[in-house]
Amino acid sequence: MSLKRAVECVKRHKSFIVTSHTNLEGDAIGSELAFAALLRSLGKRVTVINHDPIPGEYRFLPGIARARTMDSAPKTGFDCFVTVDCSDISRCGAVARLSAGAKEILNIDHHISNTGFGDVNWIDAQASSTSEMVYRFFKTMHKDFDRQTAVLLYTGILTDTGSFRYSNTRSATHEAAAELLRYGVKVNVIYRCAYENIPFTHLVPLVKILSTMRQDPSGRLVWMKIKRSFFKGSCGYFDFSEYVLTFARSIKGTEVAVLFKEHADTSTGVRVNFRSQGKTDVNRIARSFGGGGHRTASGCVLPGKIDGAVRKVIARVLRELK
Ligand SMILES: [Mn+2]
Repeated sequence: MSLKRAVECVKRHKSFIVTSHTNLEGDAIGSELAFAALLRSLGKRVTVINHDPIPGEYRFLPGIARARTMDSAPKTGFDCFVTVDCSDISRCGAVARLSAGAKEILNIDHHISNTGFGDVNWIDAQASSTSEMVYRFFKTMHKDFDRQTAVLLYTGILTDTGSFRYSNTRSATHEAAAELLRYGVKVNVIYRCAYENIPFTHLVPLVKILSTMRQDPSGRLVWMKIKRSFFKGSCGYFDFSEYVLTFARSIKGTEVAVLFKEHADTSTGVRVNFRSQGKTDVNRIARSFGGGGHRTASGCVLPGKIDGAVRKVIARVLRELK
């Protein structure tokens, strides 16, 4: 039903800002750029603005030149503020400020923890990804895909389902992917770009991250740390989060994997990512620290130093595993 309201919202406005969350990843970029393309095909004026620039791992995506950051953004003169893949408006970072100038906020998301902050909310916690929802939006509007939008949406679905391996993969997910392939998506090329792209110079930090891996006595909980100091001397700050979380999940007996990451810049605070194999609700754990996400994948940010965050969070997860 709320898809219908989202369609009506799009129809009644002329100009849009489209944004997603901080720490951009495949689903955020794929869904925002594809949704912006859909709006443009309807004759709307659209600006895509994010808190963060597009990370190096996703520079292969088509149309990223259209994604701006706050310093080059028109701050006024639009009707509708659209967020995709954001469970809360604060997840948009500094871009959230712009929403004050909008007639309406349209919130499109698949996180079960979504706070319903929009004037119009289309939340589908069953959807694998926001990209799968934007795919459905195209279908509802009877709009055709082109190669560019197909690549964007396929990449968003691919990355949010862990390459169609996580429990959020439904038949509707494969149906969407199957149709997108008809528009010239090359699955092997996208897989290479999205995953098989670790710079050789980053093997040293990767080894350091893996050497921090610890397991609780029951073997059901595994955790790791990414410290800023690991990257000293290597250029850039390659995001190993998905790689090492995937590896931690593949350790025999793992029910919950947790990754602690210091911010890449000098700001304090620790990003914590949770993955569960299904029995443990890691959305509930993340929420108890002010974050959220999905039952099997969630995150939060803790103030202070990394070792304090590890102590607090691990104690909390162990209580949940009892
Ligand atoms: Mn997502």
